Amino acid sequence: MAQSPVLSISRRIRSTPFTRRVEAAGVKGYTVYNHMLLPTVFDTLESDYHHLKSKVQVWDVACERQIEVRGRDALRLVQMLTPRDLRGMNPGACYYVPMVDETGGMLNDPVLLKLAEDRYWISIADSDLLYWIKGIAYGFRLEVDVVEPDVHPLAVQGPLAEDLMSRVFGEAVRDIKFFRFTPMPFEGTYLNVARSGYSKQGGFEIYVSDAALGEPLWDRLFAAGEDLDVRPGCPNQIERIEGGLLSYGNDMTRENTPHECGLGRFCDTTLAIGCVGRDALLRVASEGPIRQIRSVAIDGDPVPTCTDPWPILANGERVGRISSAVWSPDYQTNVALGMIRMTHWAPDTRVEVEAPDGMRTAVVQKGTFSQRAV
Ligand code: THG
Repeated sequence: MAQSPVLSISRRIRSTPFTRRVEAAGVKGYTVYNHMLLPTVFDTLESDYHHLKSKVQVWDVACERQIEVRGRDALRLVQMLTPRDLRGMNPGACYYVPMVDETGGMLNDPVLLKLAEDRYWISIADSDLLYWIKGIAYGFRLEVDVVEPDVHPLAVQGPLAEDLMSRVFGEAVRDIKFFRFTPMPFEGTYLNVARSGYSKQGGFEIYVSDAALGEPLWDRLFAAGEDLDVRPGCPNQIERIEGGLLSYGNDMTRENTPHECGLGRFCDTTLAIGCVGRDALLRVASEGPIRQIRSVAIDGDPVPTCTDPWPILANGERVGRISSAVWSPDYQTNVALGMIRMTHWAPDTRVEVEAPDGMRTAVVQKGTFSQRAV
């Protein structure tokens, strides 16, 4: 095989406040997410994976950019973006919120943080949501400011995350509940710390609201966690597929509704008055989707990387597509996510997958891999 081409980094591909530390730690691969560097591997995908599932890692996820919506019409604007009912949301809460266009198509799947009655952060996945939000704010003459603030998330993930975080922020971090955040003191200021993150191993996300604090915070975490074997890490492709965590742009696009993505539990479409996709989604919510994302086990040797989706076939007919796939050391099979037609989405359905290196047999799973024993 030819050597992989390199990614030329320029000003359009933004570095983060942690990039110097990430590079000093020997990062081996990057992707680009929200026009910003996102590490993909430090040691090997598999050793990063085993370490994440047993210890604690610090992740540069500054590419989870924040869109701040602030002003008298903040709630009105944010509710226009999502079919999740935001009326019961309190300051200090994080909500996972599908965001949709007027056809009910997915535009992003961010985490929404409510900072105050008139102030929200939308912690976005990889799409240029800022322009859609600014367009709506301008078009409806809303009394809001919509900006990308100087905020850079750093995640601490893994079973020992709570032990490490308590050494830097104090025992009070142990009281932070899942999908809640609270300001925690650091170097004479306060940083919002949430119990959340893009893994199923537990952990926190620190919203570093001053780029100058990035390196001091990184260094404090590594100094405090030496005996815990803390390592730099990043969202891990194996672990996130096992856990069924979706990747916008890979597993779903504007062509999909939240219901097709299995995000119907985050929609209260009848209650979400004002959501621009409400009428379109009321129809699909009442009838139900005719295809949906499922976990799939693909037989055979480790699969190559899934770039263009792979057809899923049954009796020679196309019944879906695989969007993410990788070999799982713990489950000793290829774990995958794919969109499958309702005729073939039942657990234990046997299908075929047209991988680039040939046809393989595969089995539709019940729930995610991480919900079953290894
Ligand atoms: N954290 C923050 N911002 C983010 C991500 C994150 N922005 C980009 C991307 N990740 C957005 N996508 C997701 C996908 C899944 C989850 C969070 C963000 C997630 N899901 C939980 C799960 O599926 O188990 C469910 C959450 C719930 O029950 O409410 O955490 O990771 N800041």
